[in-house]
Amino acid sequence: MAGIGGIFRRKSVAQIQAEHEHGELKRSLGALNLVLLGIGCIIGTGIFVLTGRAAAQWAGPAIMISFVITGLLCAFVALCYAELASALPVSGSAYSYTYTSMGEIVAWIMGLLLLLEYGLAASTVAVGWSGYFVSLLQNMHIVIPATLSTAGPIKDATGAVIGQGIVNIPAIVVIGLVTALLTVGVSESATVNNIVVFIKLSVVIAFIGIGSFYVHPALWHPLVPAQIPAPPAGTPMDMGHQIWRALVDVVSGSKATRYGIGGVIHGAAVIFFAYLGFEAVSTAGAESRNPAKDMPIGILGALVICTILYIATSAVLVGIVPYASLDNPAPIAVAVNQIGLPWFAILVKIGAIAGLSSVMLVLLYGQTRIFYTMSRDGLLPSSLAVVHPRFKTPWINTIIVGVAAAAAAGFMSLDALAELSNVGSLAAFCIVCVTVIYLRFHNPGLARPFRTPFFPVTPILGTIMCLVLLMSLMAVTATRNFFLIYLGVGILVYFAYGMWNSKLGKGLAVEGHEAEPMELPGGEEP
Ligand code: ALA
Repeated sequence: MAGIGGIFRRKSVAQIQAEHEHGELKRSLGALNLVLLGIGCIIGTGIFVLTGRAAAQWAGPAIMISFVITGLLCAFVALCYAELASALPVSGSAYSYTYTSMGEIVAWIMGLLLLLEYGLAASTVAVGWSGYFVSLLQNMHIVIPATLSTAGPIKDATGAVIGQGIVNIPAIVVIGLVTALLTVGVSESATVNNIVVFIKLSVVIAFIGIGSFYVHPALWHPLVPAQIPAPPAGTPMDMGHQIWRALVDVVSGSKATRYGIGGVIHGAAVIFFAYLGFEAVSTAGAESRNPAKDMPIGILGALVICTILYIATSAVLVGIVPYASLDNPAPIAVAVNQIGLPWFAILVKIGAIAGLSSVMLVLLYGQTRIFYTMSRDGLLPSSLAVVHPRFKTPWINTIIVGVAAAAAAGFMSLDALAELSNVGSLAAFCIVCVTVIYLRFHNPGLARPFRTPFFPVTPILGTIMCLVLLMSLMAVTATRNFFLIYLGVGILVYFAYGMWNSKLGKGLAVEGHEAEPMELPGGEEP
């Protein structure tokens, strides 16, 4: 136990590598596997659902520009991740990187942010899954009432609110199923990941290819629709909101409004969700054959491919359907129906359902392993690291994560979930960029097989862009209040529990891992 100064205690690089030695993974992944691993985690609810909603609510046809902005941001962050992954090639996440560099309290905060990034993202994807599932059932003349398949507002085809949902039952059920699979130890193999990636890519590329014949360029004009104030015109803003809004205006040079430049920036912050997952490649550092070369190719390769596909998909989407009509649970299917290809709409729905299922599996898996590592470190109760004797999975932890994710998916709206998940991820990415700068000065001798190019410009630009999008999201009062209260309570929990129970603080060694190693799909075979 240590005094308050102990909150910045750090694990040494040697220590963190030794802890993972016990579960040493095979170095079997080449660059192509890493690219596929990344695409498997990236393509999901963001492109299948949020693109339409962000176009309708925030950016209009300029959603294409939003994708460019966010793609650029992710490239900066990805280069930072690649440096950390090559210098600290342990399986794990940004939590481990911060524990060795910035110290325990920052690692704890990173853990809190990753809970939003992985846990709430899984709920977000479940709500997207539910939209496509309900829509597919409708094709089979099975109707689940809107009140029981959404927790957010119910909208008509023009985006006008016509009611309020109560609970999203399909989203709860699918999280339950995924949790059950994870509890008994089913994680995705490389083969399954490759099949799912193939399905997702086929659906997206077919949509772009077929859809491009039906694009009406007139729908792209005006590219940036005229700005209207948000929240809805005339709604008075409280003082805190006004001050925050002013700050956002100063930093971003725009207003977090519907449409206009502010809308494009806010749209970028919303569809940022579509890119989440590229950093999962970095967690496979210990399994990569040649991390120095393959990691950057894996992370950037997946990112570049997805960025191109996203820009093309969004351009086709808003070129087929007037953007205002895209505020729908299954917007890509709406566009396909519009061009009169009902069979293709069904294929899109099946592809989306398969693709989103695998993203959920990976996200929930990642969350349970982050809790597992934090519990092994003594920052969370030891029950979260208890491994089931037969299934060899951290089952208590998995069930707790599953119940929490199901509750969020069942009772929160898609917009709120995606925005909170993005806030957590943007803050986490910001810390990653700062960690790269910090480590370069604090530990210049650390072997870095891959070095972020154009240092310090790259991490500085990454940090600034993350902050701008973060502030745009925080201009929404509910998001800001939730996030600040969440962080505040989370930090209090550290002072009440983690600080006193930290194994590092007590001078205890963290033994090697006994559960399934922290691996993501693709970790089993080349
Ligand atoms: N990027 C992933 C998705 O869009 C999380 O579902």
